[in-house]
Amino acid sequence: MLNLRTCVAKLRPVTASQTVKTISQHRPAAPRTFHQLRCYSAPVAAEPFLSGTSSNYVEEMYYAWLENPKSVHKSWDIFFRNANAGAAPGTAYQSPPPLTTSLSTLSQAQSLVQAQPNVDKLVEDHLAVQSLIRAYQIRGHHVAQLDPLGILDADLDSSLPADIITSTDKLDLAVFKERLRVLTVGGFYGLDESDLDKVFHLPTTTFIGGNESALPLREIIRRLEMAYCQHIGVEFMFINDLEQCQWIRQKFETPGIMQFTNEEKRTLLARLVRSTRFEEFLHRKWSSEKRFGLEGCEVLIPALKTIIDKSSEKGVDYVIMGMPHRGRLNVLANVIRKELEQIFCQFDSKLEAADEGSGDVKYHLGMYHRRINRVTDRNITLSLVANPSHLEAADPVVQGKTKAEQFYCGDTEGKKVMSILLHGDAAFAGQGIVYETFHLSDLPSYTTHGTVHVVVNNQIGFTTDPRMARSSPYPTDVARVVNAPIFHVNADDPEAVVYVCNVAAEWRSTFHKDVVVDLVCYRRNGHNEMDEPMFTQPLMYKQIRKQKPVLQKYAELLISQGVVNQPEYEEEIAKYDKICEEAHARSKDEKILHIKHWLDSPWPGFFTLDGQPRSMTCPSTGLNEEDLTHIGQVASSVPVEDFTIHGGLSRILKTRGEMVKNRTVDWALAEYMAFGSLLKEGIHIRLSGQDVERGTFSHRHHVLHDQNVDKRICIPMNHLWPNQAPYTVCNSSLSEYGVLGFELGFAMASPNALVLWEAQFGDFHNTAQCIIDQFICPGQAKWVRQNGIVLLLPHGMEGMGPEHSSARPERFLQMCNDDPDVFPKLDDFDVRQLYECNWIVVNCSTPANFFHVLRRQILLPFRKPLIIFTPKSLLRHPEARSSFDDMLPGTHFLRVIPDSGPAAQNPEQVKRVLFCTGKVYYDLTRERKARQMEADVAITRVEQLSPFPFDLLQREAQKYPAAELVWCQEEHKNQGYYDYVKPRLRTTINRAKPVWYAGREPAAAPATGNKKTHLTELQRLLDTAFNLNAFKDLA
Ligand SMILES: Cc1ncc(C[n+]2csc(CCOP(=O)(O)OP(=O)(O)O)c2C)c(N)n1
Ligand SMILES: [Mg+2]
Repeated sequence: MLNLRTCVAKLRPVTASQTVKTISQHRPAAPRTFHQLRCYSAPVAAEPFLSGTSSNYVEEMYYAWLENPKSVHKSWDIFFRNANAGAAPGTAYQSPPPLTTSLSTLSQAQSLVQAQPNVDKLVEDHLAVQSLIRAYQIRGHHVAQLDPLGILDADLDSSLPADIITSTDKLDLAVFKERLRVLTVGGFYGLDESDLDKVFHLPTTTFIGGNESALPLREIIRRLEMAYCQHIGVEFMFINDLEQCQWIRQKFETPGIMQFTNEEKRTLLARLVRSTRFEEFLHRKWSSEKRFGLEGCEVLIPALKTIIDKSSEKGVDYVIMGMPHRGRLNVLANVIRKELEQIFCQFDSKLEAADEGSGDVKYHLGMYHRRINRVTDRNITLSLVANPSHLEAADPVVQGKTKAEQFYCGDTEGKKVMSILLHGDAAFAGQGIVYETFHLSDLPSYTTHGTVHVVVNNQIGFTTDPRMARSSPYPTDVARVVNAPIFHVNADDPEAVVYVCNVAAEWRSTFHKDVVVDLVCYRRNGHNEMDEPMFTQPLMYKQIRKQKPVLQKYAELLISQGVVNQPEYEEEIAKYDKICEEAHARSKDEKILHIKHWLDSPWPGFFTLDGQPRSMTCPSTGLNEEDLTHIGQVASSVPVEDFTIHGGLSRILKTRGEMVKNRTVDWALAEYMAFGSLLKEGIHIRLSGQDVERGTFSHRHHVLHDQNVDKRICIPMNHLWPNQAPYTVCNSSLSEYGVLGFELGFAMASPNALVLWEAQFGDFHNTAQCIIDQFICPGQAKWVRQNGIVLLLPHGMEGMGPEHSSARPERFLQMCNDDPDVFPKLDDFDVRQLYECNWIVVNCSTPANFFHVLRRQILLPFRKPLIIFTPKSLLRHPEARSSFDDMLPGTHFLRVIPDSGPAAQNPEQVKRVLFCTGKVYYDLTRERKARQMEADVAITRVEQLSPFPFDLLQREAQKYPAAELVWCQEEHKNQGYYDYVKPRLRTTINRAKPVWYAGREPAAAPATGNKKTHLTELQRLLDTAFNLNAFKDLA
């Protein structure tokens, strides 16, 4: 390669201005005309026949020559030999030797070489043909006939590329002839009409020759048009990998490559019958129900089945899919093979729910099904991930789940487990999460080794015309950023669709990279079946009314080819209709809806057979001293030989070592202890987020970097125990929506993993709000699926300004499902209350409690999302340390930490109880001490905010009968915890007393940007907290 570059550099003698000007720079507005733009300048360079653009051609020649000097013309052979031997500029070229008999066959075909003794002309004409071939490869898809309706251009551009010759239906014969004349006779390529019958050598970058290495120009054009301008538009020339480009060229250019046996055609027809008749059946039975039918894109079913068949043939045995509303029922029925009666009964309004799910089964619930793939006779598991209405939100979730399934079955290359994502055209172009998900596709800890994306491109989004919905030519352009090939295909040509899907699946199994199939189709009805599309798309829908359904078209074709006959076709239809009718009859017996039958990720063995937790207890989350010490020692060492770490880090590890000797932990060590101990118990841990490996605040250092060897790293956590579970810690891309979705999906796959996502600062979680609102908060309620994901959200008013202070606790608390006005009737708050909540929200004030809550997350017999507001300054606060004593066997997570000082000794004397959470506790104790009010004011820490520890706080309140109750927080009054805590505290005391507030005033921004103001505000709130008269006048 180096050689090539040097050689080509040597061979590149002219300046840009001397190159052929490309027609695109002079592209006229439609209607397109063709100009003569060929304008080689006088040769000024050493090799007179070379120009800037010809160097591409020379590169090709050079490559071919390197591989086999005989594969290029003798003149090139001599030229490259001379150039490589260092011939002086201008001397490398020699006239070709006389033609030998080996070219005799070509000479009969009026060889250009023979016909043109003029070498300049020979090179120019070959360059022209080479450019023409490249033009088809790059821009052929703009000409391809992709729109089944024939009215819109799939690329939103009605003009045709000026540098390719086409005889598409759009052009009548006269236009075609004119176009040909303009492009040839003294036209763009400098070829003339007589050249059409001359034979040209084909470059190695095309496969149109099949077994032939030279073809007449006329045939070259015909074959290029067949490959690139029919019903398939291949977009791939942006891919910067020669092998991959060659692979694609070979798949689409090789003559006759798109062949189907009669058997394959019949299978395709049968699949189209199912797809089409399923929608028709639903329409007949429930004509006034919305179903977001697939009409206009019925090929989706054969398309998906083809991808699955081919992937199964290549060794895949688990396919995880994500999709939006369009055609979902059809996919459930005909791809995943959910029993039809289970689908039909969803239309029965009298169906009673047997379980807690509030999910709308038809369009949102997931599915998991294992069956035999009939084509390959291999077992295959198909899972469709439950999705919210939010379009594309399930994309990263599917990827995360896929990654997890691959991880747990040791499929490090994605050979067994894969994902397929379906998209709508408007959503694919419009939703940023698509881009975020693509950017995970090639990252080591996030790759699923290639996803097949299928776009149902019905050229409309609800009522919006694509010309108003995107600025890119195609809805799929976003995929170009990851070099994914994009196969646009006219969905009314089922064979083209199936061909493309086969190629897509093969691409995935060959290169393990993403690929996009863009099914250019139409939507026969409105957005749903009740919508009137003519309001907004009158012309399109006039055309749609006239459009023959694809099944009918294909059936007619196969009948005309004699592949099937009319009675056979009708029998196929009748057979499927009967299946539907019978299932419909059975569906009437279904009286109860079991949402748990619609789970996308069963956790075998974790629950009892009827889906209940195996117990309602949680063991002590404490750990024995030996393990604490061992983990602490590994955490403060470099467990591999000859590994040089940074001097600053050595000091950090030394300090850790000293803490371990003193039997204490800080935040980072507590986390280490929790992770390390769970790994010993076989629990896989995955910590992901921006800069988590070191930790945003440089406190964690889970990955050590050798200071002398690039990329040499050590993860001490993976050196803890002989048969420990693996620890994954991974810096993510700079995305919240995508990465949180991904981790949620990862956590979905198994209950025996602790999956944590850490925000860089807590406030950044809001760009992942959709994942929080649609999945994490209500996931179990909607879809009966538990999830134990942990969110670590750095939070705290540290005077760092409005942008980095608040993880917005108020938002999470507002979404908790515990009733503020009802004191729960529970015997056991420790576990039972957790079981009934939608998620757990905590703000720990000690490392030990952080340790316990992480361990509890796994030792609980069920899974709930856990939101932890994590500290910043407390990471290094000398008082924010815990003793091993608080972490030993028998200890556990403290939902509330009561005061243990003088106030607690004489509770009757206490005048005020300050309830607080998190870091403000340290400000309060310091202030209390300074004011010598330890006997007057008790400080109670609420560590678990939700579910609210009603029981413990009731006890606390009762302990101090004479005290005023004050909620104190450092956040502004309309933020933080106050609105959540106040009514609940009132409930705990049966509203016997007021609950006062000491904290910052309401504000629009989460914090001030001014350090001095910050400190003044802090002092003011502390003053209120300890001014025993502060609320006298308000009482
Ligand atoms: C994030 C989000 N925004 C808006 C909507 C409302 N919505 C539902 S379907 C739809 C149009 C989708 O168009 P397209 O992606 O092309 O899919 P199609 O319905 O055409 O299959 C819109 C805007 C939504 N569901 N999700
Ligand atoms: Mg659409």
